[in-house]
Amino acid sequence: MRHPVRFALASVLVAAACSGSEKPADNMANMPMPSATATINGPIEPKAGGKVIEITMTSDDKGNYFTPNTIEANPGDVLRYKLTLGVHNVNFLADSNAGKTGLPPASALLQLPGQTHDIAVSFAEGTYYFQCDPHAALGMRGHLTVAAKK
Ligand SMILES: [Cu+2]
Repeated sequence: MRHPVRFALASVLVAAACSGSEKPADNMANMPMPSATATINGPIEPKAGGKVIEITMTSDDKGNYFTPNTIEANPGDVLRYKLTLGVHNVNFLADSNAGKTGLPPASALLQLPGQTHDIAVSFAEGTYYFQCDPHAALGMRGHLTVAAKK
């Protein structure tokens, strides 16, 4: 579909150049493509000095997994869970985080590649467990360590 459009556009531009008008068809080429992706939660801005840490969620012939699955973060950072392939969520399961408070709620299922779910790192220092509920038993698990910035 791209080639015919570009070809037609080039003809219009040549014609337009003669009349001195401004590239009338150019707006069409710059129109954003409709996007099937959507944000489940966010985007959340990191606090001053913080950063966004992207964690992908994938199903492929190697299995179902988070990348990375061991994360170190500082308070004020944002965890951005991004779907690559498959259907996944992220859950800081209370039962597996004994004694921890301020755990983020389990995310909805991400189903469209590119969808993101942001979590602000606003919980106390320590190491936390998270999992994808549909694939936890298959090993889709990870750990987050929150430590004060040095
Ligand atoms: Cu999963």
